[in-house]
Amino acid sequence: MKSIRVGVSCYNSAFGPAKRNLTTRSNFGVIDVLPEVKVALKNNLPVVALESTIITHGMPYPSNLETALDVENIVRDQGAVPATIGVIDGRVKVGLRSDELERLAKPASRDRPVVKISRRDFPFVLSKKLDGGTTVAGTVLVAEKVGIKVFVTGGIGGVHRGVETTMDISADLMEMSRSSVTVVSSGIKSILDIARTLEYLETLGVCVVTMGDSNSFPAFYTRESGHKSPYHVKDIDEASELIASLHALGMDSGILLAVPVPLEAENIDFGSMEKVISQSLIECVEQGIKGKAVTPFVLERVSKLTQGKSLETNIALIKNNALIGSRLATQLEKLIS
Ligand code: PSU
Ligand code: MN
Repeated sequence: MKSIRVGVSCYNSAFGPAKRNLTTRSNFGVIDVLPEVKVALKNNLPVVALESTIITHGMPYPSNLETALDVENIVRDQGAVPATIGVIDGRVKVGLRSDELERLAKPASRDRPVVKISRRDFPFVLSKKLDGGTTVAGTVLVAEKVGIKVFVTGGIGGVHRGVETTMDISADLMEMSRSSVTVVSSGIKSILDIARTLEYLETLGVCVVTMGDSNSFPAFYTRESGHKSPYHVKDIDEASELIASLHALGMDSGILLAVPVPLEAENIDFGSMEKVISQSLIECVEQGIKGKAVTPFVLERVSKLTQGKSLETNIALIKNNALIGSRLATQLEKLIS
């Protein structure tokens, strides 16, 4: 059958326009997978995805860079391969080299803005060849495309307090419902409306499970939020069985695995944190902060108002999550491959 090329589309002379495989073409075109990660994925070795908004917008320099490197080393020490995901010059990177991590982390080395990249931001950032840190939503989207099953972070976005008027619901929640990636996090910060976030996750069909003995869903800085977790698993073995079951059924939605902050790192009580958060949220409204700027603003204020205590907790819990996520990814590959 004779095919005639007309402009960018391919016409088949007898049957009209032929379908082009755009998905395959675009994946090869814009995603660079680090060789170490590519080999691991091909051989069913454990890979752990890590986000980069925490580096670009979640922590100050140099704690952001130190933590990112420490977390990668924790993953390696457990025998898994870390894949920090981000965007450099409009190319999606699955696995960032240390110079690229530094470029995203260091404000002084930025000659243009570094974008906080959620799902809606990709087309613009890629076409303009910008740099950016991927949020939980952005990282889950990329992890799913390249076949990474476990993703470790500190805290996820959620339904904001005052949603009745702002409609502010993080795209993280929707993204977890549309991909089969398991997100390991320490729950949801109480800058958010935890009860409504749990309700919305139920509506979206995200399987929410807390690891450990407690009945409660964790509130990031504190082990207990006062809200009941829908499900519990006691250890890595049970958690890996849980994830294997998601894949066995071929579900295209995800799991949120909440890991409470380690007891020794819980350094601020719920009441004091509540005061700090309320003040930060008032300042946020007063200063007219809106949209994607809300979460970074509040995180920074909370860190300042707690004299860096919240940052310490943040670092401790993400390291613990990396340890657990890596063991989980290792156990999961043993179960399913
Ligand atoms: N919550 C935290 N630390 C963070 C974030 C959330 O405790 O660094 C970041 C994550 O990258 C998350 C994003 O995906 O903020 C959510 O932003 P938004 O609320 O604008 O969706
Ligand atoms: Mn928002």
